[in-house]
Amino acid sequence: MHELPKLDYQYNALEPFIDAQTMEVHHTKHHTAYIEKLNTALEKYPELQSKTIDDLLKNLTNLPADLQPAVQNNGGGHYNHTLFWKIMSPNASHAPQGDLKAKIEATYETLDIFIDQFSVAGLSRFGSGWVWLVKTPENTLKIYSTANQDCPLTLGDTPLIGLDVWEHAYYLKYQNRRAEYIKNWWNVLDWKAIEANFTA
Ligand code: MN3
Repeated sequence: MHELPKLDYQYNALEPFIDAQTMEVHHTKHHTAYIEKLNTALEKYPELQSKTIDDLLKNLTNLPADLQPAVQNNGGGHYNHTLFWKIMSPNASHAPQGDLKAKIEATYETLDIFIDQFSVAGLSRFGSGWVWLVKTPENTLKIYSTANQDCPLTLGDTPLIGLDVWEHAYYLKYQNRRAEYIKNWWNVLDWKAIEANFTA
């Protein structure tokens, strides 16, 4: 059984950048729904129930065909949101350090250029989806976006940063202003947690 992870902070802790109502609905309703649907889909497959969500997503195309859509959409939703909660913090460290800082500067020249490119990818995603910074199997960094709940693990990449650009992530506070949501989001992005994803 997959379970809803607890947050390390209160729903109002990311104010004013992300409002408490959005956080609560997003965590208790949206994330919970993905987990419930994933668990329901796995009822038919007891031998897969003990697999981690990482394992399921990495091996998506080897799963039984009738299970794949549920893992792609609801398993992806579970993994992606779990990462999203973890890389945000009210006590965020606002800049990368060490190896990750060096890697970002080697790839994008400066942190500001990286942030610009990532933000453009988030604005360009048509409809619902995510924008990612990933580490590839070749140990390079890449920015891209995915539709719906598609997860970089399925593409063979390791997600370092994931930004939810579904309207449910920002609509209550920002309505249609996705650009403002993305701009404000960097204030709560915790680079210490991202460094941990990078070195893991
Ligand atoms: Mn979401």
